Amino acid sequence: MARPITPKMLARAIGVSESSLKRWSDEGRLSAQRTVGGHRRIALAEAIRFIRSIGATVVRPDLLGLTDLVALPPDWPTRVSPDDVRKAFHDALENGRAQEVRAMVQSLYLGGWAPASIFDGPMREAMVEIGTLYLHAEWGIVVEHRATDICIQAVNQLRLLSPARDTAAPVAVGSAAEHDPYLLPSLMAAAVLGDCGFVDVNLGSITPPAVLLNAARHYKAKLVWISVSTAPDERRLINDLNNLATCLKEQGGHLVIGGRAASGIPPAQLPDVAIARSMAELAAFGRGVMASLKPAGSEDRPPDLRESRA
Ligand code: B12
Repeated sequence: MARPITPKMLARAIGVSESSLKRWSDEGRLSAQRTVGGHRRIALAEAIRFIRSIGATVVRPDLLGLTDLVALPPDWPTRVSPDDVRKAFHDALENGRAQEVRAMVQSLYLGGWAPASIFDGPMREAMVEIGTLYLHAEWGIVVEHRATDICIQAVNQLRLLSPARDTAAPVAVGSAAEHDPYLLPSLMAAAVLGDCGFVDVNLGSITPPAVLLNAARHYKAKLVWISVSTAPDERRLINDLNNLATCLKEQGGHLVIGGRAASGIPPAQLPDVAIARSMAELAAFGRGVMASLKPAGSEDRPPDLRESRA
């Protein structure tokens, strides 16, 4: 568990005066708890939310415990173009510079990028490129496996920075499909939905539908995601997905799928399942489900992804 931060530490970390910080706290722009002795303490997730909200530059990441960030200049990525971000990310990932990759992901997030933009953008694009290396040399397979692990580190680290959720927050549960060994897409989905305010429970790769349903019932999940990168038996998958969607409906939950092998399934065969093409679409779907759970005059229906694409 991260150590709470004092106003002085946060002020020094972002290069502002302690009095400004205390004023923002008094104005309610930054929430802080009081110790028994009356001193303010700020949770790391709240400090990160505040930094993102005011667009501050973190000049002393070590004071926030973000030690990987010392690998990058403080004003990265604001002084580089999105294209240079992609190139730098790809280069660090392909060459196994794990700390730099983790730092880039943190830095993009602190700089205001949505997790979905990081995942659909530099991370997915680098993995696509890295996935072709094995065609030219056997070493490419080493690079591919190493890159997957580094991305897993970076995504998990990002999950720790997401806004704090209380225990009453709705739960999202998900995994990769039954015969699907791919770890990263489901992990990304967990991070994206965690950032939307869900308590995210990721069951990882190769998860049978009965296991996922068990978890969804246990947590009374309002959203279930399934990542489908490979579907050796599509007819069975469609059948499983429809059964799962029917069971979920009974508890007011929604099923959303995505992934390379999901986009080929005709939506008409999955009447109660939303099919999303990217993490950005998943974030939009997650926010829609969240909004539908708000009590005052809201309808309990999932957002229609076809409407948001139009
Ligand atoms: C790493 C990797 C592996 C690793 C995975 C390790 C692990 N445990 O995770 C391992 C070693 C298992 C592997 C195995 C194989 N792989 Co592979 N692999 C890859 C690689 C390089 C990256 C995959 C990845 O993680 N990508 C990152 C993710 C995040 O990207 P994504 O899947 O596109 O997901 C995005 C969207 O689809 C969407 N999304 C995904 N899931 C979800 C879910 C929801 C709910 C939503 C809303 C959205 C969404 O958002 C994501 C972000 O934008 C890809 C290259 C590539 N093009 O992706 C090849 C690739 C997929 N593999 C390939 C191949 C050929 C294989 C093998 C057959 C190799 C072999 N001979 O054994 C096996 C097959 C395994 C199997 N049972 O299917 C080919 C597939 C070709 C094809 N036409 O299908 C690729 C494209 C490489 C290539 N260029 O040839 N692989």
